[in-house]
Amino acid sequence: MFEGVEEVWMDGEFVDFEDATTHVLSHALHYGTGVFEGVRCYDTAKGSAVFRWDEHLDRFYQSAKPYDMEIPFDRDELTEATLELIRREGLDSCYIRPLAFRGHGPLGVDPRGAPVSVTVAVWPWGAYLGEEALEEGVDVAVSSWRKHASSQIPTNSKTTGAYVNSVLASLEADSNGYVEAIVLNKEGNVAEGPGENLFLVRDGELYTTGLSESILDGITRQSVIEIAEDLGYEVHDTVSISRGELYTADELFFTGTAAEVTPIRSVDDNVIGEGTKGPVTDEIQTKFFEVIEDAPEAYADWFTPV
Ligand code: PPE
Repeated sequence: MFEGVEEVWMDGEFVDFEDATTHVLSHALHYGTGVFEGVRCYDTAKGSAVFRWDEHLDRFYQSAKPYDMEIPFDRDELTEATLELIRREGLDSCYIRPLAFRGHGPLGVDPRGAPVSVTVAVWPWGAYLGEEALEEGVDVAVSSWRKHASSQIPTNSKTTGAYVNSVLASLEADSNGYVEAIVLNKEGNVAEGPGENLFLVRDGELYTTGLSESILDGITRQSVIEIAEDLGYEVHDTVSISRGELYTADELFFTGTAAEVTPIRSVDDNVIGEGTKGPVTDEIQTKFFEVIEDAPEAYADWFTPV
């Protein structure tokens, strides 16, 4: 995955890939006290550009807030560091992973004595669930693991430690022969995928689980809502979706920075629609890829030129 990656930005400096290391007594290794982002840079018709960088930065700072974690670099510094790293690596398109974590200081759960380190890495990352998945759709299963409630871990924070829930759901899906999981929340309604939000299509309208359903406020989710509305679709984005509604949906798809717009063709072996990418999903996915290929005027504020 990281073949050819030469440098990582770390606490204000560009360091060689091999030297981007941390101490085994880092607070975050023991207690998961880190926050991160996943962003994509696309090779658009108007040149390389980072997709929705401002929104990702907003979420990065917001993620740190509940943990009393001050990120010791401001927006301009992180922006400049990231754009410069992409230029130095010579990448036209890539995945960008900013990370802030509590480093080597005293242990014990109170994190405040541990210094905050910030890193940014970039590397080429193709289709998250496989190139074929974007066309044919993926077979998914509802996980036996439930998503933690936001009263347990703030789900609108992209907290590193919280991702053990995603790890468990992914492992289970894979060991049962599925490509991905759908995780239900504590109430038993749909939350999201281990690394994706979920959309349902019924009678030509779109439904996506509301923010109070224990989901990450996905930036691809927000983008797809806007794109769908621009295409004339009605989008219901504050709803609960029950497990049963998944099985009877006309279409289902995942959204995420890594997953982009990935159709779901079956859930728990129940075929969804025609068992391939549905027409509404196709229209939205096509428009999404058009936007990131062309960076058109109408969506110009979604792009930060490298
Ligand atoms: N929910 C979760 C739990 C999640 O991790 C992601 C992103 C999303 C929804 C979609 O959010 P957004 O990327 O803003 O549209 N998952 C990131 C990490 C994936 C990974 O395996 O690592 C990503 O897609 O970058």
